[in-house]
Amino acid sequence: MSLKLCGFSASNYYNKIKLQLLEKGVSFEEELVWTGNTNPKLMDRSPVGKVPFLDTPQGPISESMACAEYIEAAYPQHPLLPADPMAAAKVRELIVYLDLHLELVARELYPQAFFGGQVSEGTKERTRKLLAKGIEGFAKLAKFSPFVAGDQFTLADCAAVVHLPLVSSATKIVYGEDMLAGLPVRDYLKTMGERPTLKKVNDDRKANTELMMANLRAKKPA
Ligand SMILES: N[C@@H](CCC(=O)N[C@@H](CS)C(=O)NCC(=O)O)C(=O)O
Repeated sequence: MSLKLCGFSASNYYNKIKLQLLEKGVSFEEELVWTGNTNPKLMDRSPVGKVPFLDTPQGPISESMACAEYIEAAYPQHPLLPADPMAAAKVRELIVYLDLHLELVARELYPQAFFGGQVSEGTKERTRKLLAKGIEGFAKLAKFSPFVAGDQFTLADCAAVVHLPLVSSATKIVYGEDMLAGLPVRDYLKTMGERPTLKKVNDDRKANTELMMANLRAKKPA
């Protein structure tokens, strides 16, 4: 049995791992698994029902950081973590900032930014403060020279290219201001978007987002 990436291509965390696999040239299959249900295909393999998860010959792994570390260890070709312990720690540090201090905070805004919902004023205010703090911290660590952790493409880029566009658009839509505008994010994303691996991820993301939105519309009461 080969490695199987499970989840759906509209998900930024799914795409973080898909990009890693493509960049490393690891052969893998994809299994479409939606969230938001009690589907045993999901819950039996990802304990709190989140995607992505990996199906490996030895069993499932949930949480993108655990998946990414497993892939680096099991498939050492084209390493995306530096061999030097300090340099590797700086890559992991950036990923935590991107996942936890930027994306997870901005996620509070997604219902209003992307799904036609409304977010309370209290949530908007709290999220704005937390994001300002997270972005200030991220700005101290990110290099953009030309990659987010320096002169090599690393796992931190796999997180940055999927999360930063969401943080930019969500803040622009909800606050009328792109909170990442002070960083060279647009140029970085443009350059990164020329990589064939990211083109593939983005093409699949667009197609799957259309399907996801059509499914959501079909479930909405008239
Ligand atoms: N900490 C998780 C976050 C993954 C995550 O939030 N995935 C979203 C899709 S982008 C999800 O599964 N949401 C469904 C849910 O939270 O129930 C990881 O790094 O894998």
